[in-house]
Amino acid sequence: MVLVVSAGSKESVGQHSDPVGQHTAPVAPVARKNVLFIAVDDLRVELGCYGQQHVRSPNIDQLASRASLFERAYCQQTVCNPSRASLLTGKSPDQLQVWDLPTHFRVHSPDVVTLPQLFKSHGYHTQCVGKIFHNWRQDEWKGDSVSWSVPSLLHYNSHGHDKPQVDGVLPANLASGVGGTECRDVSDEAYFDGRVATLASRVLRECADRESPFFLAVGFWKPHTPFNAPKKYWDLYQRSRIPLPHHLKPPREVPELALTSARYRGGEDSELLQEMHHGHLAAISYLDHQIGRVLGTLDELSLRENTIVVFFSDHGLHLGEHGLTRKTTVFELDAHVPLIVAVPGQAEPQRITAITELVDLFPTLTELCGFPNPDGLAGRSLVPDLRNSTDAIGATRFALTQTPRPNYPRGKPPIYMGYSMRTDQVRYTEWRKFDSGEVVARELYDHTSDHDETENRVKSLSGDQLKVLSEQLQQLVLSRKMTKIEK
Ligand SMILES: [Ca+2]
Repeated sequence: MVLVVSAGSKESVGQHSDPVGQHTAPVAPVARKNVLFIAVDDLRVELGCYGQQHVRSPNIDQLASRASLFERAYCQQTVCNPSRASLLTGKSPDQLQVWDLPTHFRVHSPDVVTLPQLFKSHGYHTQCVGKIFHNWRQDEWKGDSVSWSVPSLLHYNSHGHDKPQVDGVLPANLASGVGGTECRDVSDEAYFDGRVATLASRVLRECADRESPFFLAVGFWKPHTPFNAPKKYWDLYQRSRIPLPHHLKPPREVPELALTSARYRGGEDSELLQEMHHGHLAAISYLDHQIGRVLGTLDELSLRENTIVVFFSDHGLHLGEHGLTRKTTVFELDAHVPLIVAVPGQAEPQRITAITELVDLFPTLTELCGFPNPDGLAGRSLVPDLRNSTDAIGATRFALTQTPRPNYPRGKPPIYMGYSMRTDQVRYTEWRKFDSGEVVARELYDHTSDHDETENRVKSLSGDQLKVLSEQLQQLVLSRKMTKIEK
């Protein structure tokens, strides 16, 4: 292995930018652009526009064809609630003290300003259709009402409740039903996402009639399980031709803490694995079609010219790889996410290879719309990347993704925390006791030769190499803890 460890600079590791405009009077937005903020759930980087030619995602691909596609974007934590709380507040999970599903971000940060809330304070109409904030077991909150100008719609429910709604007799399920797979000849609107798209299109028309600009967040529930897309999306794929993973075992030399209990125990040719991937792809194509419907409405209303479109997933997923079937690891498959930003006036599409993070979305959108940032944001603006400026080229960047153990701590402090740093060439992870910070296990995956992360090579590092990586990670972790939430 040839491993190049770049020392980087402190400035690039600690990504806190200068506290521009903190607590200053709101400035008039430079341009009153609308924002269409599209969130999808559990979509790993598996789309046609990311090079996976087996995926039928023509609408997202078309969005990317006139936008900036971030090839190496990472989430802050690999499960819904902490990831979403983080990107929607611009804070890290450690700043928010949110690492599980039930804890609402306002428990520890009651006055934190969310991204849509900030837009609302600047005169925007802000509205939520579908899953944007966490969707379940936060009954006291049910989203975040102060973020929005009007009550949220279709935003709070359990994925398990996404049962087909049809008139008359329910068509048969042609899938096995294992793991929630469902293949029925029903309409798009039989399930949540079809109804989300219909409602979002209606809301867009209402927004077009308003004088104020809008921040419309549309949150789709797919391709999160259950894999229950209507039959016509299953029919887009020939099961025998769907590529399946070949590394179905945990990485060599992996510490047990890196894994989860959601194990896949079948073989490479099992029918379950084939059906799982088929259902997952059908869910992606179903999702893609709904996004196409919303973007079609945007075009129909001639709003594309003054609307920023953001598309991202909250985290990734395993489907047999590493012997795992879900999320809450800090492997690349869970940490790496699709991210596309379309800014009006962009002449040519571009693919941005710099390492970026979902927490960067907050300062990016405030800069694009001319708002000062709240205190203590964890991310950095991606506007230099969008403008392809020299500031963005050649900068050393790191992404920090974390996950606790137990992986669903349910309101209790984690016992361990896995902090994982993605550099240009490697993924370096430390598993630390949460109370003392003592490192109990380490991992290193060399992405120059092992993109699938099949072997933990941390033991191959020299003492000096390990020291550099460990110090970089420590700077990054501390930089995400040191800022205070405004009270
Ligand atoms: Ca999710």
